[in-house]
Amino acid sequence: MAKTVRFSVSISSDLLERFDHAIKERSYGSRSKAVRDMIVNFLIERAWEGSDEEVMGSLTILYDHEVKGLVEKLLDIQHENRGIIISTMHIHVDERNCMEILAVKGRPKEIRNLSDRILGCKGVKHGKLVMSSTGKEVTC
Ligand code: NI
Repeated sequence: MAKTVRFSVSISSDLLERFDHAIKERSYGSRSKAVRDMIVNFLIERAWEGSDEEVMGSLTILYDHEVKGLVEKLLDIQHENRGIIISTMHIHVDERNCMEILAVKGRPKEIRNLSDRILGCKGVKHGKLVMSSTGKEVTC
């Protein structure tokens, strides 16, 4: 486990006051944990933007399964990308709507392409890619 270090930050008192208020609303117990999480988010975002390192994430989609050809198209895309889709969960929301959560692992570019292809399908009403990490580069 990596050694914990202390460092100081110089910011305006107004900004710090707003930050403290915001982290209190989010139930953070300390500034350190809030700042640490912001740093991790920044590093993960960076990994997704400009690197080839393996990342993980999840793609949640909501779609109307009665749109002609949509279910077949989504299945084709998922089968083509079976190398990066490591698990899926399907929820039958009501008579027409389905929610799917795809856990993904691979290179950022491949995952973004998969996400774009799925979100671009007619009948996909909403979707969001959550970009996370394999955890190898992230310490507590
Ligand atoms: Ni369904």
